Amino acid sequence: MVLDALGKSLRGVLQKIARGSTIDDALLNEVVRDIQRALLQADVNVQLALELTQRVRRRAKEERPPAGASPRDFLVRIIYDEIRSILGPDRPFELKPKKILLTGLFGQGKTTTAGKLARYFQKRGVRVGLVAADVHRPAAIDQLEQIAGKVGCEFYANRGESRAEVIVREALDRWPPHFAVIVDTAGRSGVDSELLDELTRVRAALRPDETWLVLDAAMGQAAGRSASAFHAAVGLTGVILTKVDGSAKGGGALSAVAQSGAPIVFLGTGEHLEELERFEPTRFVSRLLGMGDIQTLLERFEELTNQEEAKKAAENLMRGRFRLRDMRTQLASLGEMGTFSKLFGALPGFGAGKVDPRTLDESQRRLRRYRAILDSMTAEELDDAGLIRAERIQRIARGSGQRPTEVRALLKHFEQTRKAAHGLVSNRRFRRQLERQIAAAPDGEPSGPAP
Ligand SMILES: Nc1nc2c(ncn2[C@@H]2O[C@H](COP(=O)(O)OP(=O)(O)O)[C@@H](O)[C@H]2O)c(=O)[nH]1
Ligand SMILES: [Mg+2]
Repeated sequence: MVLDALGKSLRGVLQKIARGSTIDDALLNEVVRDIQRALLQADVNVQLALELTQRVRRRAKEERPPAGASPRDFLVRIIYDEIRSILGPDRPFELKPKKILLTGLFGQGKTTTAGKLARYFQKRGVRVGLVAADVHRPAAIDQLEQIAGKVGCEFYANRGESRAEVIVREALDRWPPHFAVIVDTAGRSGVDSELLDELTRVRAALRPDETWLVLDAAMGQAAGRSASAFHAAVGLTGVILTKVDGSAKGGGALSAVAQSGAPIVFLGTGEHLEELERFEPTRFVSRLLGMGDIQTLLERFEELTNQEEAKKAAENLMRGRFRLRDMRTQLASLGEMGTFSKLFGALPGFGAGKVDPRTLDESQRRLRRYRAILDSMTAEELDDAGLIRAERIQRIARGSGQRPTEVRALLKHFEQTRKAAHGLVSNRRFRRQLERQIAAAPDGEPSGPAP
């Protein structure tokens, strides 16, 4: 895993939070200090680290956790949020034939990365042509040709031609439009006018969809300055940070580049052609903090803060009018309250071991399948489950990408819940309890029985 040391320290902080009896000033101070130390050791800019921890401290003191979340969980969420926020927004990456121009200084990993990208696309069914436009060094052309052979993609070079833009034009003429075209250009030791002139000509010939800067993470914070300089000169659509595997300064490089305004799109994590991964801030921070499925956790938080529908569902349950529509609402909020706490239980330091991760995984998957199925139902079906017979089951299965048996399982589950609810509601004690909960829920967040 990249940024091992930083991840370890941050996970240590989360464990400290889990172990602490209450979230008081002393613990908060310690947490803030630990995070600062961890960030600085990973070469994150001092100012950035200070601002981040100040925000953590302020939010932990001023903001209140949403109903259903403990102060402890909330503090973890704040830390996650703030670390996440210094890495820039998530951007969807479209995997389609594109023209990609790679630029960067000497030795940063451009040629290797061109090969890695080629493999990445080809593995996902997009044919790739690699263009050797590093006209200044014959060895660089041979290097790319070798890599193209390993990847099994198309390759174009013209060793007699010294104008990179001409080579690019020739390559484009050769390959059909469903090819992704990746152009490896020459490096320099600095951003100079010769480099920029060549880039300008190559760009005019290629008209790239993406202009990506390849940067060595070992530069640490200096990577940010380099990214800004290139961004200002040529307008980048992305940055690829390489050698993140071997660098203790990766945190500095990542955060500094993110601040430059050019998004990080991929990370190079080794010398091999497979060692390239998409950079998605949310996923990255989740992994760094050791939160397997934080995405689900975040969705829970969003749902906890918006629960009008859940309240309605609980009221319907009470009146004995439980519909698939209510089940859907429950699954989206209430039904996962159990999962919500289990999720935290599964995080390292949060009583891990109590929940078998396989059970957790399975129930997560089932919930996801159920949600997909419910989302494929029509409005009238959601109101009246009795309509759903053989043909509709087939249609819903197809629409949700699930097997018909899964649709039937859901319907059975629904029927059981409805019956159980009916029985429960005639129980006076339960009814009073449910009424109290609905009345007490601040945002309409009841905590009635999960299906
Ligand atoms: N450990 C590691 N080494 C890398 C990575 N990317 C490139 N390299 C190595 O960095 C060196 C320079 O790479 P190269 O692609 O020739 O750089 P270029 O001059 O920018 O084209 C080579 O030895 C590569 O094997 C990476 O992600 N991790
Ligand atoms: Mg090269």
